[in-house]
Formats: sequence, C-alpha cells, structure tokens
Amino acid sequence: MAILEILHYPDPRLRNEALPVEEVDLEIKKLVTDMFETMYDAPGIGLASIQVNVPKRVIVVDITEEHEQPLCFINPEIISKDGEEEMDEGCLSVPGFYETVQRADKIRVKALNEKGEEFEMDAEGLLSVCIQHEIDHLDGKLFVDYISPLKRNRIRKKLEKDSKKSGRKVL
Ligand code: K1U
Ligand code: ZN
Repeated sequence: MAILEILHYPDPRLRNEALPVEEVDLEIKKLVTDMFETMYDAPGIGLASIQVNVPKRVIVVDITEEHEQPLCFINPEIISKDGEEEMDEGCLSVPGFYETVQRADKIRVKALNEKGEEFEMDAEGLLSVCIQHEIDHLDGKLFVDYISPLKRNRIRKKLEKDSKKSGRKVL
C-alpha cells in the first residue's frame, strides 16, 4: 500500500486524457488499493487516476464518513442522465476552494469493478455528482472549467503561489 502524490492545479498533467484499461491485472489492482488509501488519507470522497499522474481510466469513490461504501469504477461510462442539480464542489487537486457546479442529478453508470467484472449502477445526489466529477478528471477536465475565467485565474494564481512557497514543482 502507498500514499500517492496528488497533482495540484494548474499542473498540465491534470489535462491529460486517460486511456481505457485493457486488462484488470495486478498492476491495476495495486493502483486501486493505493488510490483508496490516498483518497482516505487526503481525506476526500473521490479520486481519479489522472490526479496521481496515472493516465488510465480508474476512479474510486466513497461518500460515507465511516468508509463503508468503497466503490471502484474502471473504464466508467455514463449511460443515462436525468435532472439537474447544483452543488458546491471541492477537489483534492484544487485545495481550499469550493465552487457551485451544475450537473445531472441522476445517472446510470457502467464500468468494470476491481475484479474485472462489468456492472451497472444508479446514482443520485452527492454520489452522482462525485462520479461525474471523477469521470471529468479522466477526460482532463476540472471543476474550475465550469466557473468564470476571473475566478479560475484567481484560483490558479493562489495555487501557483502556494506551490512555489511549499517547494512543489510547478511545471
Ligand atoms: O476529485 C477529487 O479531487 C475529490 C473530491 C470529490 C468531490 C467533492 C465534492 C463534490 C464533488 C466531488 C473531494 O473529495 S474534495 C474533499 C471533500 O469534498 C471532502 C473531504 C472530506 C470529507 C468530506 C468531503
Ligand atoms: Zn477533483
């Protein structure tokens, strides 16, 4: 098990598009284990592989306080959407900022689990929003892309300053 480094906006590697997983092998299973550990340690309610600089289509989610509903989605696809929902979103790659984003309220998602088995599930509310946020990461998209350029630039400048102060590499 390992805690992975989470990339911070505006790191350009967050804009990479993740490629489909061909086979759920030991390497992917270890990635899933490490992603859960990293998400719980952060702490967060979701994490996408792109955030730990692995461009493969893997996300993990657990919206419960007690860590009792760990969900892993490999090659996730939203097959239906319904309704609209506005929610304040945060992101482990954009630490310290929360902004309101509008997304679908209900979704049906198809994916492989950590055993490589295909499954479908319905999600609504926070779970639905979190899955949509994580799938956006796999396509190189961040929640700041939904807000005004003015707010986005303020966030970028603040995080660039923080990265320089902390000695984090700014690419
Ligand atoms: O993708 C990420 O960076 C994870 C992100 C997921 C998310 C949060 C809120 C709305 C949509 C997607 C986070 O987990 S940010 C941290 C957070 O929300 C949280 C942390 C601890 C307890 C509860 C929530
Ligand atoms: Zn995020």
